[in-house]
Amino acid sequence: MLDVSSHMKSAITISLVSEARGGPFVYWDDLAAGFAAAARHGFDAVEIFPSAANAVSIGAARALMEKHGLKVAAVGTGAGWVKHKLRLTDPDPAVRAKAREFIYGIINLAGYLGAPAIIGSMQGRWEGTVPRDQALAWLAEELQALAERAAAHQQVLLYEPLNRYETNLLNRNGDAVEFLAQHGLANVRLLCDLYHMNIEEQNLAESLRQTGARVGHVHFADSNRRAIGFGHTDPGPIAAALREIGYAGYLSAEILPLPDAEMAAAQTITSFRQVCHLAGR
Ligand code: LER
Ligand code: MN
Repeated sequence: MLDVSSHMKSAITISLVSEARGGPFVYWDDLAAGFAAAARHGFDAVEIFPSAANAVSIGAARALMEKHGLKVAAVGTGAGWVKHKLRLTDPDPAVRAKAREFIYGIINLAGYLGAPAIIGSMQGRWEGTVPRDQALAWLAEELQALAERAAAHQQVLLYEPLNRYETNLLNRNGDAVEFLAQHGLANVRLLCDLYHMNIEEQNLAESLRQTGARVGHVHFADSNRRAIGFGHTDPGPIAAALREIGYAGYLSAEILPLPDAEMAAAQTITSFRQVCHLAGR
């Protein structure tokens, strides 16, 4: 029998955060409709961006997973920044504490749905009175506490390097891997977003190969943040690299719903199958 656990899996994003309007999410506002659309297109999972942990009913989400035979690939924490203005590197210790509590809630929600949580825009940036070293020290301290909470759910914590226009902390996978190793953050994996990587990395495939076992999740986006196939990123070398490192996680479409959500979803599934084929899976 086919060992499905060694295969890459497909996922598509659902945003429940109205403040993120215009952002790179395919389905919006309605969790049930997003699950139904994901199932209709043949995805393995959905990735959810809730406005807060208590805004999603665990029972309702589990019922949708059961009804559609879908997993939850990951749960994002971006609303902590875009809606609540909480960052892990804020100079105010009360804000950092609130940021941590917000993420604890998401880690718990994700854990009950069998998924990891993502630290993306809540990492913040160094600026003003906060030197770079201080921001990175706070980030390491917070990731340690958060990863411990994730481990209690048998989950890793996903840390996402973002491009230079979104953070000035760690923009490249190599720098992030070094940072995690330096701070002994063994239960943290990288979320490698192909859109950010297209801006920051010299070579996408080589970077994934170097990141190796630290690759925990992939945001499957083309150079222009549209579905893979609607930009100029070449999926062939990426597929080969993912195969080489034995990646068996999700390729999750965190992309703009262009020309519309249905066409973005359909193109993603077509490209996902092509990548699996190219990777010999
Ligand atoms: C989040 O996954 C991300 O990639 C950031 O650019 C926020 O949109
Ligand atoms: Mn991303």
